[in-house]
Amino acid sequence: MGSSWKRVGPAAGAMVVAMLAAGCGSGDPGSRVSEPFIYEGYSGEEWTGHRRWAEFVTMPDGVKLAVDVALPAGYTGAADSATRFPVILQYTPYGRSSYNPATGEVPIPPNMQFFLRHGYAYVSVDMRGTGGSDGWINLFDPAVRHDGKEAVDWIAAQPWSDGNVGMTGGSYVGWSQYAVASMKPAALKAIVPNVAGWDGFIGRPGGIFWESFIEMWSALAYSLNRSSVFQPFPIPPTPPVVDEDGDGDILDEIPVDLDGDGWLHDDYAWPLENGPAPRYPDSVARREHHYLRGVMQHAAHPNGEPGTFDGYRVFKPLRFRDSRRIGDGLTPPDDNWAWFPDVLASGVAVLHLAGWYDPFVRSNFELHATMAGKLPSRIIAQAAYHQGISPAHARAIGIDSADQARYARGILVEQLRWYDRWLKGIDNGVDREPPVLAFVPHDGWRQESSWPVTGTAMTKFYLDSGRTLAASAPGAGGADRYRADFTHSSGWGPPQDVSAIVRANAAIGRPAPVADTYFRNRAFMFIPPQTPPYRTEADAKALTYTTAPLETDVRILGHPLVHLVASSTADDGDFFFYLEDVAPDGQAILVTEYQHRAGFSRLRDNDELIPGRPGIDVEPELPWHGFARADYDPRVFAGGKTAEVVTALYPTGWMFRKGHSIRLSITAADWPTFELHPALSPTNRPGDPRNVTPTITLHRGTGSGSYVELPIVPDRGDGT
Ligand SMILES: [Ca+2]
Ligand SMILES: [Ca+2]
Ligand SMILES: [Ca+2]
Repeated sequence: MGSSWKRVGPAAGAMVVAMLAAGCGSGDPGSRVSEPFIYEGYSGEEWTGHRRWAEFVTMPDGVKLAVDVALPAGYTGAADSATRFPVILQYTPYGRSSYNPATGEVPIPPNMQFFLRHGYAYVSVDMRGTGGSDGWINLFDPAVRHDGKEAVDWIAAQPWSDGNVGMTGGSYVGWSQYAVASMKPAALKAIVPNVAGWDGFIGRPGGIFWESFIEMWSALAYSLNRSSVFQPFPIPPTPPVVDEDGDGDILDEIPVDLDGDGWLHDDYAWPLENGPAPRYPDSVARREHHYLRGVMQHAAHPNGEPGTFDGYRVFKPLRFRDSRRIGDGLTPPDDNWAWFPDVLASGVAVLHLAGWYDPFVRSNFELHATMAGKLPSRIIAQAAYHQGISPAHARAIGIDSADQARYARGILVEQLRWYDRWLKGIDNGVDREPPVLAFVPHDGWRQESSWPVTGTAMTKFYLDSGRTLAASAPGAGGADRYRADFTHSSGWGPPQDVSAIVRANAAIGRPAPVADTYFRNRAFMFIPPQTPPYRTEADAKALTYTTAPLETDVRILGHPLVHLVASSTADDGDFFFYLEDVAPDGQAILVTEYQHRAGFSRLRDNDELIPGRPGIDVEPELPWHGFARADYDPRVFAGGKTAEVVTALYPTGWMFRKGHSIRLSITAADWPTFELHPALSPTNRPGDPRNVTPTITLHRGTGSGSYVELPIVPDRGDGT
């Protein structure tokens, strides 16, 4: 049984305030509170400032990594001031820090200021081949694991370190935490990966090329990798490490961009001795050219293969999970799941932070569920995209601005409780709490002891006649026909300006994006969509099945499953599934979604995710399709064949309120987010008259019909 936990709300907060006001100050152990989002009496903000510097740390092969160190300063506590601190490490390809080109300031992120005030040192390291570091790397290069271990070992040996290291960061910087953990550095005690991608087959979720995201992210990564001052997104460049002319100004160590195009690697020769002397904005000569040497090394592949930090170029040709990558010959599974047994053996305590609207949320839950019981593992799922959620979307799912601020603070508190437990050894009980903390829109936060949630009833809703979704098995079979509409897009809100991406692509030498207008959605990971994900208009291009208005509230928490029985006039095709909540006024809002290429219908044991099947049970038991070349049938529908497509939607939490309806919406394209099926639209253009536009038949009925299964969970009865 999962234990119940009251919604974090004004009542709980007020209780703590009242208790403290009554004189139970932080000095009284009886006043201590440690529960989700509330943490009093264990760990105070006793430092008011910090001391900071940058330096190089040399790897065994001579490559220098750029490192920023910030130590707590301005101690205000009662005890003797510490001189050695537990350390939180960020290990990143996106810039260990960034400067404001207008002011020259290099700010410390607010969350790290919070941890500095709590007595944690902060170290941020540029991965080799990025930022202010030397060297060269591939995308998701296993080699970064070795440098990461070196960095942790180096930290543990510093006089300002107490020998306990944790890690922080999101996305790639979350991935890097698992990567370093797999090397089992002795000092690494806890990691907190946020919205971390894990599945190495990142370019083709569901087997379909993720065109717009890979294109945009690639432009960003490529620019950052070359420390370009021209960025497709507003991420300023990484500052140099060494003030070579000693004038106190670090930014004048960046050479002049001679042709003014924002890139440096095109202005100078490599090795530098082969070209003209680098010029600097202050006209002072330098001898070492630290920053420029780094940039030139990032851009120069040691094997003569240019640009493998260009994700589009790397991932687009990777059609199958066992395809070899260009340049380095890696296969996607070599990147991640292959190290998973080493992560398990590391003993590191993992706090996974997930977002219901983030593309990596399935991986986050797979990692947690597979680690649970083998490592200290905890997961928190918020209603968030890759980078938060807009106030308008939050409001539409029952989160007001006060809630939003409280939850943001709460997530920070949860990280503090984790670091305090595992880096400072404070027995705050977080390791004994139910390990799943999940927000269910319209209902509230839930604390659960397991994933899948104890008491889940996987409940079938059948595709029935009249475009209805029925809780009871249909009496008669039938079929519905749907002519694919390649113009369907899952994006919403105001158009997104992609001119900077067009310019970045041009600089890289790639063709322009396939679409001249983008809209934001889950795949647009740089900024969350400004508006709620209403699908009312998009559903006009879809085949939809909708329940009657619900007679009671229905709570789901888990992985919805789709079982589609279909045939098609084309040999293969793609399906896009959207689970929606339809309000009494007809407005449909997206709950969750996923996509699947029918040719990958054959199901595989998910334990095969880990190469060599080392006997680890990958959980939860979700449909998985292998995605290797041998798993693909390009003629899955040929000759009138019927195929059963079974796939899990992104996991989610949601409460469908009484009077609302549940809808499954199905389309055959989501352009330009996903590439159109190359056998149906070789040009990936919806309007190309040469496209093959299939008519799809969906089969209904009790025995061999289509249905969706929802993970319905009980009302915890705590009044939320
Ligand atoms: Ca200088
Ligand atoms: Ca240039
Ligand atoms: Ca399994």
